[in-house]
Amino acid sequence: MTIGIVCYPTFGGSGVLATELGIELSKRGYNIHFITYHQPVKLELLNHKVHFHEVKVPKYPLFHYPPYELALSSKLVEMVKKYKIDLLHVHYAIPHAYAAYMAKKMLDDIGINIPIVTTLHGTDITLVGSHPSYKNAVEFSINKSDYVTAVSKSLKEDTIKLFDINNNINVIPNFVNLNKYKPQGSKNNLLNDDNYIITHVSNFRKVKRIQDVIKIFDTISKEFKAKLLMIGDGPERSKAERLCKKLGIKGKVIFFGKSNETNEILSFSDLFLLPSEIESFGLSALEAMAAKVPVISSNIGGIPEVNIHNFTGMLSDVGNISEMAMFSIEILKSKEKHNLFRENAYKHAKKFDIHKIIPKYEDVYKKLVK
Ligand code: GMT
Repeated sequence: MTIGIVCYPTFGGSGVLATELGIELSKRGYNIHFITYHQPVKLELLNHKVHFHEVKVPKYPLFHYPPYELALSSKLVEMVKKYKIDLLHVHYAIPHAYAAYMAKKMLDDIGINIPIVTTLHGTDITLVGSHPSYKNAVEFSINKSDYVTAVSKSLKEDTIKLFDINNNINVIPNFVNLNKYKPQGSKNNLLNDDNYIITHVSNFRKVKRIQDVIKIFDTISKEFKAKLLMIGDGPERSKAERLCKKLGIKGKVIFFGKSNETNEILSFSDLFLLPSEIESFGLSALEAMAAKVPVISSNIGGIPEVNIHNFTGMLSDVGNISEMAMFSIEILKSKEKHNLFRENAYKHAKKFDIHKIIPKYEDVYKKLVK
């Protein structure tokens, strides 16, 4: 079967997931065509089963906003015809589901039926998608998709709450490739062995509450020798750096920027912080758990489906920094408890193993492509 995957090619969770999905499907014999504006960051190897096609949006002085959806839908039509693509799987509704529907209609006109699978990821529904500027178009394209999946039960409920949905929404949770995570090893040479390593990974947007990460760490670092590793980049980074300076912990916090070595960094981490304002799933928390790292998070959205309170980590109300710091200290203080949480985190992550989740997508594809 030949599948076209549309996603954001950046470090965001939806793009990472779509890339991993495509790579795994290619190993299972599918021909995969990624169609987006840049080669996905995690797509290092293109081979005879994995291809990338760039969507180019020409500049024109009249265009204040270059029409990406138009370029994408045209490219989809061209690629479906050229490579005999059987199905399009679009990740993140905006604008992908909309562009795919336009492509479907254009292809319909020439007698080609192309099924569309739309996977909802999070802010395409909760933050951006439900904004009055986009709502009608997002609702329309969800309802017109041949199959819709959401990455958590919580996101499915939010979608039904926020839109007038007359299509089924099926939960297929995000996955992790456990083989990519080394068991907890010795500490990295760059860091002193007696420091606890606390880690945060995100795209540093407001919803991630980066300042909370710093404040939680500040309290932890008063109790133990510890280092905070901040992986990723985004609009809140400079504010976070200023806060570290103000709190006098600049020397204890390392801002790595965007990294392709998250797996290695997690393998020597002791605790993962995710105090987000909203989070439909929290793929970064699952990745930490796959590396046996307990998670301290907010109790919001789909996070409690991933991080189980008092088992794989601890959950607090959004913004309850002091409780999150207290929970962190509680876990780190007892070696026995810390090890137990590490094992529990790994045990729970196994439920989201790539080899368990991919067949769910394969079933969908087989049902739609006869
Ligand atoms: O909205 C974002 O943060 C971007 C989006 C993405 O493209 O990475 O993240 C969402 O999708 C991820 C993958 O399914 C989920 O793990 C994140 O929880 C979700 N983010 C939010 O809901 C804030």
